[in-house]
This record gives sequence, C-alpha cells and structure tokens, in this order.
Amino acid sequence: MDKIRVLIAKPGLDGHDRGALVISQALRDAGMEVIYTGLRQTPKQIVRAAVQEDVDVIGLSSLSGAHNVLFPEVLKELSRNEAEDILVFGGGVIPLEDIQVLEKNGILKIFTPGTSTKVVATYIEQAVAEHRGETPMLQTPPKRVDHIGIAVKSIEETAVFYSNHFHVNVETIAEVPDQGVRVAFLPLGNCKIELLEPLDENSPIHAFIEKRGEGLHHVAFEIDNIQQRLDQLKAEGIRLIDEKPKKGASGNPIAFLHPKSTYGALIELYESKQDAENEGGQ
Ligand code: B12
Repeated sequence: MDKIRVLIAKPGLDGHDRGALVISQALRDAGMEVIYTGLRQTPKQIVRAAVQEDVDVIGLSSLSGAHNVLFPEVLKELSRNEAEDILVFGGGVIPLEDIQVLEKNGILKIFTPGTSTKVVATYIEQAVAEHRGETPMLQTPPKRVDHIGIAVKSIEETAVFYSNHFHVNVETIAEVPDQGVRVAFLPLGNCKIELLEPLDENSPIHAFIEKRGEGLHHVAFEIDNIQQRLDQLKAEGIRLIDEKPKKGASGNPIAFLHPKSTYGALIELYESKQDAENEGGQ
C-alpha cells in the first residue's frame, strides 16, 4: 500500500507540544510520512496545509480545553474545501464526556494520555486501509456480552437460586474436561449466565473458589475473527492467556486475556461463527 501521509496539527493557542511531537515520531517510526504544523495554527491554516500536502489523515492535538470549538471547526473547513475524504483523529487532554460527542460528529477517534503510540499507529493504518478499500476495519467494538461466568461449588444448588428467585432456568449442561469444568448455561435476554463448577481439585475453578470464594469469574465478549483480534491485542501490548483460540463449552473458539492487562477483569473472547452456521449453538 502507498505510504500513509499524516498532518499532525496544534490548533489554537495551546502551547503543549510534547504529545504532538511524540505521536509524530511514533507514526514516522511506523513508516508513515508525517508533517508537523508547529504550534498555534488556525483551522484554516491546518486544512490548507492538509490539502496542499495531500494527506490521508489529520491528527489534531489539544491540551488546552478548546477541542470542542477547534476540532469541529477543522471539520467544517474541510467540508468548505471539499476535502472531507481526509480522516481526522484527535488526542490530548479531552474529558470522556466530550469524546463521545466529537466522535459522533466526525472525528474518527480520540486518544487520551496514557495511550500507547503502537495503538495509535495500528489504528491509523487500519482506518486508512479501510478508507482506501483495501481491508475492512478490525477494530470494531465487540458485538455484545455473550455470557457472564460465575464460579460455583455446585451447579445444581446455584440453579435452584436462579430458578426460584429470577425464574431463569438451565438450558444446557456440558463437561469441558480440558478446562476442568462442568458448565451450565442459563439464557437471560440476549446474554447468558454461565455457571462453572470444578470437575476436580486440579480445576482452575477450584483454585479460584479456594482463593476468592464463589462469585463473578469472567465476562465473555462476542467477536468475529478471533485469531486476528488476538494478534492485534498482542501487538498493542495486551497480555494474553491464550495466544491461540481453544474450544469452549459451546464448541466455538474462545480465548482469555490476562487480568493483569485488563484492570482486573478476566475477559473471554468468544467467536460466534459456528452459531451463525448452525443457527444458534451455545
Ligand atoms: C508538561 C505540561 C506543561 C508544559 C508543556 C511543555 C510542552 N512543551 O509541551 C508547560 C509547563 C509549558 C505547561 C504549561 C501550561 N499548562 Co500544562 N501540562 C503539562 C502536563 C503536566 C503534561 C503534558 C505532557 O507533556 N504529557 C506528555 C505527552 C506525551 O502526553 P500527551 O500530550 O497527553 O499526549 C498523549 C495523548 O494525549 C495522545 N495525544 C496527544 N496529542 C495527540 C494527537 C494525536 C493526533 C493523537 C492520535 C494522539 C495524541 O497521545 C500521546 C501519547 O500517549 C499536563 C498534565 C497531564 N498529566 O497531562 C499539564 C496540563 C496539560 N497543563 C495544563 C495547564 C492549565 C497549563 C497552563 C495553562 C498553566 C498556566 N496557568 O500557565 C500552561 C499553558 C501553556 C500554553 N501555552 O498552552 C492543564 C490543562 C487543563 C485543561 N486542558 O483543562 C493540564 C492538564 C494540567 C492540569 N491537570 O490542570 N504545561
């Protein structure tokens, strides 16, 4: 693919330039052509430079609190110049509530302090590849929560609780000897509760219950292309428990991320391909 051309710009009177310089260097290291505007640019100047330099992407950096005015102004200026095909990203000190509004209104993605530069580079590469019609964007949100895993000593005892108090019943029970568990699924809306009972004392679920007692164990996100997702997460620096997917209780491919990389939550990725083919397995 042709080299990606990026304009990194500092709109307004903001004098914080470290983030913009760090991102410029990281994108150069990732093989992109990067032009940096320098400080104190108006939206007009930014768009003029972007059009003249024929860039694929504008990256706006703001730490001054003026993002809600300046970022939309850059988008308007692009539209005035019939240059809306240039993708616009942003970053800096931007409150969480503002991110959603900016992303809804045309800024493709906002990256805040603490973001790894690898994440920014891979995101831009994928967004440009999709925009050029080369490969579809992989970085979409999971489709839904498929199930919530709960570690229990006895499926039968716990099932009585769900049946009597929430009128939710067990749909299927299966043994997964590889993982040392017996599991029961209880459908609940478009999600399921998965009760996990240890098969024996060597089971990781036995160790979990010994250490923390019965309770919430993991959350499973339904996604497509599990191997690609795992490779992507690994490249972004996320620690994986499973580098290759394994077969879950439903027979579908699953993999776990390490809680050390996920702020303490054990996250399972669950690929739903077989569900679609078989019209709804587990
Ligand atoms: C260093 C610093 C300064 C330095 C700036 C030096 C320089 N040349 O950059 C100095 C001392 C000059 C300074 C001055 C001021 N500062 Co100051 N500063 C900071 C501080 C401590 C760190 C910023 C930094 O360099 N971080 C390191 C870089 C690498 O991180 P980053 O910029 O966030 O970039 C990352 C991401 O945000 C993202 N990113 C950033 N830009 C972009 C762009 C794109 C395209 C992408 C994809 C990603 C991306 O990726 C980067 C890598 O992860 C922050 C507090 C903080 N923790 O953020 C306050 C902070 C930004 N400063 C602040 C303020 C108020 C000021 C002053 C107004 C103080 C004053 N009264 O004088 C002045 C204003 C100066 C001016 N002219 O604008 C406030 C801003 C408040 C707000 N926005 O609501 C902050 C948040 C401090 C605070 N908590 O109040 N500051």
